[in-house]
Amino acid sequence: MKIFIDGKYYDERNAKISVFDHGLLYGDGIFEGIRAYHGRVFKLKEHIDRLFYSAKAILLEIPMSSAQITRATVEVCRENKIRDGYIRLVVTRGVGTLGLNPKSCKRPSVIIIADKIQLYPAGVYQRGLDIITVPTTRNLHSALNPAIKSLNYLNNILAKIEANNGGCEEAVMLNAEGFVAECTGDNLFIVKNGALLTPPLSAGALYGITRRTVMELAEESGLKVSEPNLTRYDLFSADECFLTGTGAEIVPVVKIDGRVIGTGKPGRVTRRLEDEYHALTKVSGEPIYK
Ligand code: PXG
Repeated sequence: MKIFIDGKYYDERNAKISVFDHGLLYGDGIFEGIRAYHGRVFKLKEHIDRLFYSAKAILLEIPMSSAQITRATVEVCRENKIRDGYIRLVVTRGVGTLGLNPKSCKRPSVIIIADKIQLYPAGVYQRGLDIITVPTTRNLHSALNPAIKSLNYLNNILAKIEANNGGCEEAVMLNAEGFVAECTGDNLFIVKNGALLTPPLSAGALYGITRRTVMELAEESGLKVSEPNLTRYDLFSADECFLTGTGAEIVPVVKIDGRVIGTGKPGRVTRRLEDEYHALTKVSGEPIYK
């Protein structure tokens, strides 16, 4: 595997960054997770745009233009002969002194890894997932805004550990007001009376690119889509529930906090959206091999 660090390629064993990088010392940096399907990078522009918005929010100047990062991402896929895979783009604050002041970091580092990912076992996509609400709430907008895809994922990791402790693979995270925000690395949707509902971004969800894509697919096929605040009660009384994310794709949910959702099997609307999503990944994206 060839890994891109600041314009050069390294093999896996030699792809290293400094222990003085503030990305490691303080989680000071940002990232994106992108998928390639059938020799194309899916939703590349959307991911690069989000990376630059995250950078702006944390006052991080990415030392490459968005056109350069776009070209480099495609090139890393080509160098690694990727047709279907997963790309991790990371920008760290860079090497600095001990002490959290980012002023000591002279130059941010850009890292691009192209590999594979499987977030859930295949059986989960057939049977559906059993998830639970966890005690750790989603970060406040006024503290660390959940819209920033930062390297500081402890909020989500704590929630993941709590889900695992409760015997589940994924956690429903509520915000400080008790409304549903999202899961640890996925957005959440429910289907109720033939309409699609998902928490608003203001509830503490990431501006998910898969979320947006699924909303567009649903609207195109005539489903009503809305973004109201959702409570746990709304989840329990839903007809269907599913999660969306680049890594996870579309994952049916069949049980939440011990309550069976709908029929206890992945729902019809969920299945249709899954099919439409996979159909879209076959025909759209930035070609890796020209
Ligand atoms: N919420 C959070 C907190 C995320 O981190 C999503 C929602 C879904 O967003 P996208 O744009 O991907 O539809 C994410 C994305 C991983 C992993 O390694 C996590 C994500 C993406 C890919 C892999 O667990 N997070």
